[in-house]
Amino acid sequence: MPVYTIATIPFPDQKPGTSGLRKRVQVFRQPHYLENFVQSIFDTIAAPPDATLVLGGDGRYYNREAIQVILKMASANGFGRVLVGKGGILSTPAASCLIRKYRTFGGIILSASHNPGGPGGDFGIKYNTANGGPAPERTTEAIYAASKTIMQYRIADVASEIELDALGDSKLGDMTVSVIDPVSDYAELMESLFDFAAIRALLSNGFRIRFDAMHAVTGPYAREIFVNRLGAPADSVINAEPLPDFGGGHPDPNLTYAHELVDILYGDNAPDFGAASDGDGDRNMILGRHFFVTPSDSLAIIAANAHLVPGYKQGLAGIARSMPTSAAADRVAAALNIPCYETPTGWKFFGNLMDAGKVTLCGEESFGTGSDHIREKDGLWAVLFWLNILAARRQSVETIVREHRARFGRNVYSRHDYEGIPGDAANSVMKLLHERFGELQGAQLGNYKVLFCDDFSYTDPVDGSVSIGQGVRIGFTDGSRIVFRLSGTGTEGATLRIYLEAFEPDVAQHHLDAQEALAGLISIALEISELRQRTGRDRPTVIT
Ligand code: VG1
Ligand code: CO
Repeated sequence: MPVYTIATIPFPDQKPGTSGLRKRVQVFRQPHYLENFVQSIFDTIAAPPDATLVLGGDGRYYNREAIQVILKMASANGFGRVLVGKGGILSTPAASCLIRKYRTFGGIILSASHNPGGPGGDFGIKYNTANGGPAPERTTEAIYAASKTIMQYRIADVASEIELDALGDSKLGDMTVSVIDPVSDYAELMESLFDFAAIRALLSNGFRIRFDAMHAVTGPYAREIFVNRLGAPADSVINAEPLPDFGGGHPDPNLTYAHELVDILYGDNAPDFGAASDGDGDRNMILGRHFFVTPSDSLAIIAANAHLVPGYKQGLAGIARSMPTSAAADRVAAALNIPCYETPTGWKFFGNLMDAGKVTLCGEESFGTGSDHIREKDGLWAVLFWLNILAARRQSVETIVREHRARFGRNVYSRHDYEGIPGDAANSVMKLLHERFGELQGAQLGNYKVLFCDDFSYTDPVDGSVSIGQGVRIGFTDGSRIVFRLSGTGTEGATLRIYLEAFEPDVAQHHLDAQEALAGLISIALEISELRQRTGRDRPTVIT
């Protein structure tokens, strides 16, 4: 196999974030750029000869070209077999499922998740290890270090394209390329966890659902599961065709970018249940008729109702949530008398806890929920969990949420994102907050008194690894909280996220709009960070 030695291989000018390397398509298309990163992965993971790899992506622009390159490099690097999703398609949760089911050495997932796609959009690449989860920080750091010093890469000298659209095996050098159905193994796993008969009965009883695949990867999965296996009418799944540019949309399932679905669920004659997923299928948004379920509440409600779901009725080992996620799940964990862990943002931190059997359910405020059935967050899994609960309880989404809050209290929650601000401005806001820790300590700000302020750091309870600088927290004496964090997944400027949370035990106040209930905390956040002055923005880009 030829070895290409190149004097200067362009390298990523930025550390891969929590979810691998994400860059503009034109950056990835620079000669040898993708090859650099792939060879750096292979050099770092040092797979034994004849190892098997899973490979697929969310179907975005450049997916197919990248797969051709990676297959040729896998062959030249001594892999024995690569399992590729037909058409190059694999959702992130399906890739995790395949790595685990077929006990492969690892997998490469091509996605920039919820970031826009197309020639002017983003592309991304991520390595997952044998447990099916994102590579741990020590591995991603090593890949990054390798990518800066790399001098050569190996690629098979094959001119022809590898057929990706027909199921079956073919040879690429000594390596076997197995093109597999991207949906069936995943759908089978879902059937083993949820009561499909009960959901089928619910749907045949006039309960109407709408799932928005946002022209991203979940379309084929949703059609197979909701329409073919659960008998929902075909129009229950909208925007089901994966498109390289996601139809020009922004496949991020939130109230801003999934407005088509939101309009349907808040319109006349709205269906009973609505849901959407993101570019690579690992996120979920849950809606009832004229009702939005915050992801933090969704995790808590899933935990509190897990006994109704066949795959979880034997009980939960524990729950984990990312630090900025609301403490609603903590209250359920306390009631169930099981541990609750608080981790940094990003799914990889949950993997160790799940592998050690410490937690069953995990969630993030960013529309990510999942369990130990795989090692990634899982959009359709969360939707099926809700449908299973709805089938068992036969109440509306809104009633289930209100009853939950009446029992556990309400963690009023919101996230304000300031997207695409200049990096300097974002850094100066974070620096200012750090400088103010001393003066903020114990300060009375309006109706709130500061109990503590710090920058969150985490010691992994399984392997002892330490992650610092995971977000500035300002905690108040009444349990309210403001968190400031810089996004690690954006590709344009910086994104500053402000997470706001207040606990409301009084049922009489539970109807209040979150922005109204959090108004006091919002103005404190803007004041202490000087965000408006430093960024020139007078409102967030996205409010969740
Ligand atoms: C965002 C979310 C985070 C999530 C990450 C990857 O990261 O906030 O909770 O784990 O995306 O999700 P950040 O650094 O931009 O806040 V995905 O669906 O893009 O794999
Ligand atoms: Co995603």
